[in-house]
Amino acid sequence: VSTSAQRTTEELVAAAHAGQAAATGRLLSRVERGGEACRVVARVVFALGGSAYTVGVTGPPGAGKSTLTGRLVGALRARDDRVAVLAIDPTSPYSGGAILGDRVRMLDHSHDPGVFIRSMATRGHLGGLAFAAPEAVRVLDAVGFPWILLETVGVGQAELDVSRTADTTVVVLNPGWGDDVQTAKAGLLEIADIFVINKADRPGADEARADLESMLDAGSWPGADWRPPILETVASCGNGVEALLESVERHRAWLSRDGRLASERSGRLCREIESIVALRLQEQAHEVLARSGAESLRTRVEERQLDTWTAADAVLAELARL
Ligand SMILES: Nc1nc2c(ncn2[C@@H]2O[C@H](COP(=O)(O)OP(=O)(O)OP(=O)(O)O)[C@@H](O)[C@H]2O)c(=O)[nH]1
Ligand SMILES: [Mg+2]
Repeated sequence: VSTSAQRTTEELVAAAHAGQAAATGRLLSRVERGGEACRVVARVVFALGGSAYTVGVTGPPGAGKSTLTGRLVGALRARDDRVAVLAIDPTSPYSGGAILGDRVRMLDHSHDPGVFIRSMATRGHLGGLAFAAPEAVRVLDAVGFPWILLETVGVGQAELDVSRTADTTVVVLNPGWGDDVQTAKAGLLEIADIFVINKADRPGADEARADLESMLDAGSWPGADWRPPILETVASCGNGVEALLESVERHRAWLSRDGRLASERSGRLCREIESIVALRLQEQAHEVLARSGAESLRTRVEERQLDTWTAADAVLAELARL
């Protein structure tokens, strides 16, 4: 069925593909809004994607993620590749503020039609950025960006989810990162394909490297034969950025061997479907349990005739009948 909303979406995709940044922006606004608007976009763009490569840039606040991302944009543009940047703040329900600062820092590229920069917030999105981020990436993929850079703030659960949207995840730290008791060290190992010690112009880069090396020695990283390399950069002046891009390319080549990239992507899509199913089941279960009346599940649980597990089975049985 091709609804008029869908046709409009197709027109937007065509305009975005032809290079109209405003059309790309409108598609992403619909994704950000969530609900039916997002679903229509999702249906249209899904079949069109699959050729973009996504690089996540994550790490604690102020580590230099935006500056580094801006430098990576420059390095990719020097090769004449088009590139899209999504800056995502899982901690903030609103765009603006710190993220607006990111835009300013990446302004060097704002007049380049080969570069698209956008910040996203959770605003109203059911399930938050865990759903919005992969959808936004698929939009950018569908409209023809071969590179998508995804900047996410923080080192926590939300950012861990978002990092699962990326093919290669770069974790940006600074000299002295190991002193921060808040840093979830185990979490870093789980998500990092490449470590970057940025602000290597400051003292303590050697200690930071040694900390990371011993952490890698002690732990097991995700890809058994890919040990995350540790690079040093000075993003503010561009040092080490070319080496970082080469490292991303090496990781990409490694993933592309033996069908690893395809199987990781398909695994991520399955996790995404599972999350959508879980979310919808939860909504429907909520509706079933909201029903009142003498014989309702709710009443029977209230009166201790049913325990929670048996009641959950009854809810599932009821949903299966719908
Ligand atoms: N000395 C030094 N300063 C840097 C370097 N890279 C970035 N900075 C500075 O560090 C500050 C933070 O940089 P950002 O790029 O905004 O860091 P961020 O990680 O994006 O910050 P949030 O998005 O707010 O979490 C800015 O003042 C940068 O100029 C570096 O390599 N060396
Ligand atoms: Mg930033």
